Amino acid sequence: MNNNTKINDKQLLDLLFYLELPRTIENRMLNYLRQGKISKWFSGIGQEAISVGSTYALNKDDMILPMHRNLGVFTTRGIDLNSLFCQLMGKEGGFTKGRDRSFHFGLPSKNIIGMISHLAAMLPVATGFGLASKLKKQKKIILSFTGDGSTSEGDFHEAINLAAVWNLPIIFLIENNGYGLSTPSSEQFKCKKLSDKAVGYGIKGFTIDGNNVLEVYNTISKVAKDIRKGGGPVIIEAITFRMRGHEEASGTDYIPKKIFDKWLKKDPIENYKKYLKSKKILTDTIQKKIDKKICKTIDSSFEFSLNAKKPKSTFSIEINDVYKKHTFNLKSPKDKGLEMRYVDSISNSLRDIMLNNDKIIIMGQDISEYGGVFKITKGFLEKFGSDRVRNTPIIESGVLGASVGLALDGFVPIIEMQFADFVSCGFNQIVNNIAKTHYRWNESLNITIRMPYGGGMSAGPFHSQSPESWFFHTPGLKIVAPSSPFDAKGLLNASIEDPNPVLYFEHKYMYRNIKGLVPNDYYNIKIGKADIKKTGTDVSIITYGMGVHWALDIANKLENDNISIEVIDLRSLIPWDKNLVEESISKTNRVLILHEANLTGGIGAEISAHISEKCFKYLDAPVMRLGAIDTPIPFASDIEKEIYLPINKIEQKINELLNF
Ligand SMILES: Cc1ncc(C[n+]2csc(CCOP(=O)(O)OP(=O)(O)O)c2C)c(N)n1
Repeated sequence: MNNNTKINDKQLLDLLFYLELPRTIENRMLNYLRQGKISKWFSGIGQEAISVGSTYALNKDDMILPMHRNLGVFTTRGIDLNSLFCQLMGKEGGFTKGRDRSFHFGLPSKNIIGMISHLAAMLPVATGFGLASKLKKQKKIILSFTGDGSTSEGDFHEAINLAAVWNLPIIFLIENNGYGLSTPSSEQFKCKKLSDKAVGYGIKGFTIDGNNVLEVYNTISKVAKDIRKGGGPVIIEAITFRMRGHEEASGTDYIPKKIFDKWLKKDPIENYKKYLKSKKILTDTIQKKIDKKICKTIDSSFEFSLNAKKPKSTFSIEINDVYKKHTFNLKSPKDKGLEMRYVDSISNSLRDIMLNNDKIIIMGQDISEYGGVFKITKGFLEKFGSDRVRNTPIIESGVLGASVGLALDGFVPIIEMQFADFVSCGFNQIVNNIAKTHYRWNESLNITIRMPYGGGMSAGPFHSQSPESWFFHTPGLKIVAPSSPFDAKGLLNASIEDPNPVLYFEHKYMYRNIKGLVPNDYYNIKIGKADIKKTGTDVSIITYGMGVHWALDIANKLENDNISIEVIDLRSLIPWDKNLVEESISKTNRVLILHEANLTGGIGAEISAHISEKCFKYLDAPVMRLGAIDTPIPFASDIEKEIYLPINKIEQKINELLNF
């Protein structure tokens, strides 16, 4: 061990205190685990030098995204131990109201953003913080932890690639402990050193001894200094070993004993003590003082947390915490405006929104010079500059994760999915990270995800889908799907005003085929408020998106036969307007739910179930549903229009309803 840093003896002893603190806490927690006082524990014993050395080397305002073995990050940052222990024990007074476990929480006040269970999912989030730091010219470092096993995840690649392309101030710190759960490195990856991967991203990479706290401290200090000067991201691989099982229940049978014996000799704390003693910095008296200080630091917090109550809640508290409360102020349009295409309404509204709010950053594939594949952001680069209009590499998960970091740092990201179909590659970020953050630790994410969706243009199975029901099932998201240029502007404005994540489904067929009046002035439409597009008395069609246009065509046609159809455009899918739907059915007594997406498990199923439960007394016929057939979307235009899509079946369904 070698101290070639400028840290003095007091700081060297400080480091010892910070190393011993998480070890002592863990040993006590392991006792409590045996006594059944806590339910699960992921041990970092043997790996403390990495958490402690790196956190000690950074400034307090540098952002850290730790993983499941990084108790030392939290203790070295000096977070409140009463709250931390309550969190770890699942008690009242923790950081998540008992809604999530262990280190799964963010603490923006301490510049720590905790993990979700999904490995590597926070690495893209780190890029968002890195971009925020760069845009604000803060010179903050972002330290993002990952295990060696997690480096095989796609998010690892997407995040580092993005950080490299954008030259972001991020240290990607890999704790290589030789195993991913029970599977050894030899079965996880083929490269000799994980830091060698840096070459492939065009950045620097280092491998260090992760059990040597001074080496960790020195490396992070030096790398941080370089990054603050604009040096760009770095991968650091810290070689270490965990001295316990993956988690306590998993045991250690899968690791040969001789490996434990070898690493016992490399214990980061014992070796550091030996070093300090050899330099006459650590004496028995000082050691006693440190031990005493540790007890003083943790004893009362253990007592506090052991005596704390289990969290309690109510239905309404749980439901209300899924979304951040938002007071909607209706702003009605003052003028009739101009007739324009749906695509122009979205483009113009987006431009106006960006003019009025410089926190908005738009990101997506080919959206910059090229203006996006649908040309919605054409000219935006010239108007708003490359900081705010950002081409990304082809990384759906990466950019969605980055939007989380940006939103947590006060920006308002708008992400364009090139086609809604490709959102499947970013699914995890939306349903697990973006959707759950407010419920878990109370932070809202004002992220709008634009989803060009829908068929009717002979674009085949991968460029035509209507994937709204993939997200409909996930609490924490809002979903809108405007069907007119007027609604497109009002709902886009409302999506940006809303502090919660919104998926904005914009229909590709409508872009250049649907026109309508769009007021010039700012206005908004309440998310969750449906619209009666045509009043009627005989049948209600509940629909959205292209279904609105199909329904209106049929309604206008059947008017000649004295059949009066009410067309309800939901406009918002989460939340959806139950009141208006119920009201309409109480009048017409017959209902058809119509959507473009295929029938099974579609949104119509949920609406139908609700109607059966709440409107049974009004119904003169069974609730009918119509969607596309349950096949992938065929490419051939005649098959798509005449067989796949439900257009030709609507009239027949109306007749069935009327003749029941
Ligand atoms: C996406 C995902 N897949 C699987 C798991 C289950 N899992 C939790 S930890 C772990 C091993 C992680 O290994 P590594 O990244 O090396 O970190 P370590 O636990 O060794 O610190 C696995 C497979 C998970 N949490 N997330």
